[in-house]
Amino acid sequence: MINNKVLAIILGGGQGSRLHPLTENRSKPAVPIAGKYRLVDIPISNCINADIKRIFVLTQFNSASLNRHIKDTYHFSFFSSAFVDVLAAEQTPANKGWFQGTADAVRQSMHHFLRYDFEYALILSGDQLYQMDYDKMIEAHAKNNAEISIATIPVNAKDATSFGILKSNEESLVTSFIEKPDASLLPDWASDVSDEMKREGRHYLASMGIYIFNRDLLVELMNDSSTIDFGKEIIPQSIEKHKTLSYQYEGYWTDIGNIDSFFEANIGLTDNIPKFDLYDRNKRIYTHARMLPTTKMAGTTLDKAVIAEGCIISAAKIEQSVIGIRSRIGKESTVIKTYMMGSDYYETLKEIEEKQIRILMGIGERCFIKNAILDKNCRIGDDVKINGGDHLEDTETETYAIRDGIVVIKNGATIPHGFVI
Ligand code: ADQ
Ligand code: ADP
Repeated sequence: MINNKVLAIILGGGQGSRLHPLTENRSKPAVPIAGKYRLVDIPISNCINADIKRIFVLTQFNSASLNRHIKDTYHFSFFSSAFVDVLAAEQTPANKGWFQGTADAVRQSMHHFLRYDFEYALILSGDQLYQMDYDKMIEAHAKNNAEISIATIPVNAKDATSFGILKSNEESLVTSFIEKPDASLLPDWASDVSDEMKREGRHYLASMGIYIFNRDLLVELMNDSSTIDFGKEIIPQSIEKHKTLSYQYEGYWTDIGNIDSFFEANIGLTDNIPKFDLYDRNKRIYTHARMLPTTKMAGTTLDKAVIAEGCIISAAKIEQSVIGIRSRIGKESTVIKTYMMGSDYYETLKEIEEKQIRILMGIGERCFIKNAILDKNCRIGDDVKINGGDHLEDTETETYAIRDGIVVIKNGATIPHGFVI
């Protein structure tokens, strides 16, 4: 079984704060998505579905929620060699503490990886939504005797400038690569793609940031400490020296590295036929099994709503929204195009009384919430109006931020009764 020879390394996020403020108090892999999962569940589930069960998650800082989530979720049999381990950037005499870039993150953690017996390192991004069968990519890598493989996907000109773009020959070997090319350079980078891709205007082969490296080559490349990133240095410098295969993928794949794409990916789950299929038994997405009660609703009109377990909802209307675990929404409230992440726990009546809690966790009564992300455990008072949209300028306060017209209420924030955004 070839997948026994694979070690998976998930790049959990750099210093870049494109998902801020969702990453204010937690590391990126721990950001909640789709009502009950966390970002890291996507690449981990893809690995498990491909029978790759030795997985490291590299993260810039250790967060309690990430460690708890991994510990509570990924239990393997006592007799199995499977594991999911979080490696946070460590301060040692030899380095200053932060991972400088993706290659540097792998370099600094090499000593952990080398304790394991593996032939192939599968390097994955932590902020993408897709269900890919890594099996086929690994098989293609081995069959072609490649030293490096890069998963690639055809993209249009608008997207091409934010990815690594490559060209390959008739044997699918990569012949040239450019990281995030300027739009003016694109005409030279078009590839001969399938008719279907042509019809969609997807002429450029983009790197998905998913790589396979042969173990010995990875060790050799990591010895050169001048390289910081895979996209900027390792890949462009390697393609001439090492046999690099382009493994083309044409399924659904989206990068969710910023607030806008994160929001759209979540809201996309409310489509009649979502591009990301959470209902496929063979491509299951795993997460913490919480044993929550069922959701209870009264008097609510629902249209395109995705609602997780354990919610208590009395809203008037919920439309095109994802409502996360343990959410509470009060009477006569309207929620439109919103991703509410839910809560980590329920407040008991005793707690509410003892602590004299005036604004409960969740959304109060008579609220109107549109184009928003409500992070976990936030408290929205009664008669609050949040009307996100392009008319709003980017801004940030103690309790919320506005990014691309999307209002993001911060983790645990309290929005007073009657507040208007
Ligand atoms: P980007 O996504 O821009 O391009 P990068 O910011 O390096 O590349 O992130 C890749 C992944 O690594 C992300 O999941 C990110 O969170 C994580 N990451 C970044 N820095 C890290 C660090 N210091 N420690 C741990 N994890 C870190 C890359 C490639 C492009 C390719 C796109 C596809 O460089 O060629 O097209 O991915 O999305
Ligand atoms: P998830 O349900 O998102 O997987 P957990 O079950 O790990 O997350 O989340 C529960 C978290 O909430 C735990 O860290 C728990 O300690 C915390 N928690 C539970 N009750 C309270 C409370 N009354 N006040 C604050 N934190 C609480």
